[in-house]
Amino acid sequence: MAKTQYNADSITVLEGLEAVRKRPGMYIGGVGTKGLNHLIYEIVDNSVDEHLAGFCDEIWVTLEADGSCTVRDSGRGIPVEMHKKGVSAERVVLATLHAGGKFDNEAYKTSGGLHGVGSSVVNALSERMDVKICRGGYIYHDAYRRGVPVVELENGLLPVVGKTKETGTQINFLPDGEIFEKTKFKAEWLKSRLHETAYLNPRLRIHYANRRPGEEEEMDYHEPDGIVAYVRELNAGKEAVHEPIYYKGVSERIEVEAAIQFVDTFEENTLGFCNNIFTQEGGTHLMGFKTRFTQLINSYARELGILKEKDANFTGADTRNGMTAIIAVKHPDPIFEGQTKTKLASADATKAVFSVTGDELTRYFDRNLEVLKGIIGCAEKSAKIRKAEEKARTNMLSKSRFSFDSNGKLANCESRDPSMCEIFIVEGDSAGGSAKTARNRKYQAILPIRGKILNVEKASMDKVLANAEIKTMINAFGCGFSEGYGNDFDISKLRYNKIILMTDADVDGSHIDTLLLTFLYRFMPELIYNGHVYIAMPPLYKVVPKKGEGVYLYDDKELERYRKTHKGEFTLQRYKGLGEMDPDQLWETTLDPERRVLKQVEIEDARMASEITEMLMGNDVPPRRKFIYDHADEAEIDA
Ligand code: 0RA
Repeated sequence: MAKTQYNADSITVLEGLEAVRKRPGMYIGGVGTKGLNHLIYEIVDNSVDEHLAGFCDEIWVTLEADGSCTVRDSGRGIPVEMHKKGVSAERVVLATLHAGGKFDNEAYKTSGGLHGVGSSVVNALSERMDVKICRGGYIYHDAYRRGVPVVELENGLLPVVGKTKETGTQINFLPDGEIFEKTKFKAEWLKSRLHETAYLNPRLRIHYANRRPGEEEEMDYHEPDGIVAYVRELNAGKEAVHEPIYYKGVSERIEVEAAIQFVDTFEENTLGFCNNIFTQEGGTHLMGFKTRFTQLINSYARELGILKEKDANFTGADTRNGMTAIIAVKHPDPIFEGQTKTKLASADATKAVFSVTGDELTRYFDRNLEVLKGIIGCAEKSAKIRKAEEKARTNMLSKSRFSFDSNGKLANCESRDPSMCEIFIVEGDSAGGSAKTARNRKYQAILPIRGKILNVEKASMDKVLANAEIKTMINAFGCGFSEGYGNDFDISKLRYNKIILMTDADVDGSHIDTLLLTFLYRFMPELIYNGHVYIAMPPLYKVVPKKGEGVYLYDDKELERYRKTHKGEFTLQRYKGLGEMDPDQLWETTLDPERRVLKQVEIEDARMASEITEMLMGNDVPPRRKFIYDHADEAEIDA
């Protein structure tokens, strides 16, 4: 009786998923590690939707030893019944575009699901996918290869492979190596994302396991205190000004939830979420929150006589100096815009957050005067520093306008076409000298820097701007910078398409890379987000066999491989630093676009990056070493 169905519907099914394979970037953002990890998030988001609909309280996410990923949930199970298209509904959910998890169901109205992209996209981009569904007393099975079903249906329905009292869905998938540059999921990003999901869904339990050889680990994420615990975690190790403030309310059919805690730093860390989606580019919800918060602080400061009649109001940034806040809204029908579709655009969210924040914070501050005074204290401190820095800034900018390269070290390139130009930031004067000789002066600029640049995580703004190396970099890049109180950054003015850090392959070199990346991340984060920042990978060894040509080897693994595959004698030279290479060698190995190896610096988003910067720049050296080491072999290769 069993018979594979090749009817009109299954043809449109295949056509739908072909579109995903042709333009994967349109559906998951890209085919790098970020896009790869998104595959997991897509499936997990569907399970979280089941949680939001009230049917699922546990999710298991496992990185399997074979490189695949398994996501299991205790939800209702993907429907398996006959769909009006004449096949099991499961096939419609997993093998057609735009049907994933949504089903025009009212129950799904406030659930997110990243940009509405679903499990079928993951299916299309997976070499294989295996599905088990527990529902209505039975266990059903289905399987796909690159989105194409490989299990024969029985009268259009999935085969039953067992009985069970439980309900839920289990999806195992292996990303397709034909689509992705690399197929190794980044465990750290996944863990951070799962932890975040747990904070935003306090009644959900997420079990994470890594079974990849050498990385074995298990972790449970359950955060009954929700976003209050999230704020505490973001502020861990810092001096808190008060206990977290929490409020919640509904306005305009939008649910608003917020947690706020000030700490003794000069940074603001306000994270927005809409329907569990992190809104990296901010949006209307944050606008409503910030506007109302600034109004409240100014009017309380006047009421309390802290601001006198002649005093100007605090600026918005003043009132958020030291603030860590999470603003999470649930919107029945959100609109997202922006470059990465992570900016909430729905105008009613501004009104809703404005109104709930006004009501709830007034109630809170009226009862907690000490907290209010502490927060106004932060604003006063900020206003003072702002005024001092405005002065320092004017001085610095007016001086630097006349000194493009304040210490005369930049060897600029001839071309003025930024899309062709590259700038190498080179450690040490001797390597810098070789690089200047070796380069293609048409489009390669060289900027040697001495020793270690200032640690910007620790230094104050005016010290940072007084540093010669940093000044030279800001001037050379040409796009200004943004920090705290001002934003002069304009990426359209960037003079070089590639900014390439070139340091020795040792601990000092890694430290300098880290310092430079911290500087770029703090002052010009868009350069990193837009993929302009690279790290050069000079070779570690050169081997010259008795007969035949010499070759450069870039790490110990390559050396091991060379030893295994080459019999006979050879001489081995180990490079301790860039300074040991002559200009020709430097060109061949590190500068020549045809032969060099670059890794592109990739940061998932600001939340992770802040943690990483703090960890790297903190005082405990061991974890920092570990980070640099862990990430050394996950480089994006551009050869
Ligand atoms: C469509 C409709 C329903 C549930 C789901 C999809 C669903 C999808 C996934 C993906 C992973 N886990 C999932 N769990 C459920 C509603 C089902 C119903 O009305 O019974």
